[in-house]
Amino acid sequence: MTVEGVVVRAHGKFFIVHSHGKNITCKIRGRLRFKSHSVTPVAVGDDVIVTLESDGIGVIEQVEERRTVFFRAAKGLDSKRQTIAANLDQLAVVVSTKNPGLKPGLIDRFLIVAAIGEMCPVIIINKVDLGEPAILAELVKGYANIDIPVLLTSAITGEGCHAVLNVLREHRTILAGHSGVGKTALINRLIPGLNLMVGEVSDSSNRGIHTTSLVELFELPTGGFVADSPGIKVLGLWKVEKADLAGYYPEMQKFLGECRFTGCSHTHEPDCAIKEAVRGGNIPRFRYENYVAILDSL
Ligand SMILES: Nc1nc2c(ncn2[C@@H]2O[C@H](COP(=O)(O)OP(=O)(O)OP(=O)(O)O)[C@@H](O)[C@H]2O)c(=O)[nH]1
Ligand SMILES: [Mg+2]
Ligand SMILES: [Zn+2]
Repeated sequence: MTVEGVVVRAHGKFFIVHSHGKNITCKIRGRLRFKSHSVTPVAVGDDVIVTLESDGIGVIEQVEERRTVFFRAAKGLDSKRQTIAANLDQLAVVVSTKNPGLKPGLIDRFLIVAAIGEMCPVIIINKVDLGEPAILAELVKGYANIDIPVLLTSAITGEGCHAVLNVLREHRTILAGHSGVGKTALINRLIPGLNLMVGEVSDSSNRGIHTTSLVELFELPTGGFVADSPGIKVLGLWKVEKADLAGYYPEMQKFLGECRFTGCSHTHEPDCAIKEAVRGGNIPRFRYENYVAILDSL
């Protein structure tokens, strides 16, 4: 007997496939490993066809073509990419107002990865019950200006969580961000009874302790799926060229080509239209600062 399903979790050689409301533990047919050029022949989010063996274990026979791929540069190997999940259509970057404090640089890195991976970006600013950082208003305005939704939430009080459910409804969304920002706590809020383990935020470093160790998809009561993911320290950008970076900033696009020098990096050059737009308030300063920091890291 064969069934269709979606891979919700991967454990080494085993995969959990969600099919018609049930989870099936599966192995993978050997030839699939060789057929695929990817280092990850089966990833969370893949739509698969499974045959059920008599012992209740399934065998993944076929992986449908991926509609989207969420990947990052693999650690230490700049030519390799690591697939985090497939077939996601939204990427929700989660940051927190405090504990750990808000670092807008990571948001912009995620927005670039979302654009490359063809996922719609959403920004969730969690822990609003702990107060609001000074930069908040500027962030909300800057991202609204380029049509990226910014949701303010508290997984503790539930504030804003209804709005999150509305944005996630009928989509397949991954929550991603630093450790300790409350990705798992938010998912617990959205799916009553799930009770996933949440971690502490260390007092000494003000960082999370990397509680979630796997990417896992959960079906939402409103339809669609949401993926939890392990907190990341840095998000490596795979194959982003310095010269293309400004192109990932929608608010910079209309000024490109107006600089005095062709190939202007918009950093040290005179008569730079981008720097002029920052001074004139037409490009948010924090976005430009993130641009410079990312450029430096490429
Ligand atoms: N005050 C407050 N605390 C929160 C909120 N959301 C989460 N926390 C707390 O923050 C800590 C970390 O939450 P997690 O949900 O484990 O964070 P995470 O982003 O999943 O972290 P990793 O799995 O390590 O990536 C826990 O102690 C939560 O109770 C919130 O909205 N307000
Ligand atoms: Mg977690
Ligand atoms: Zn320039």
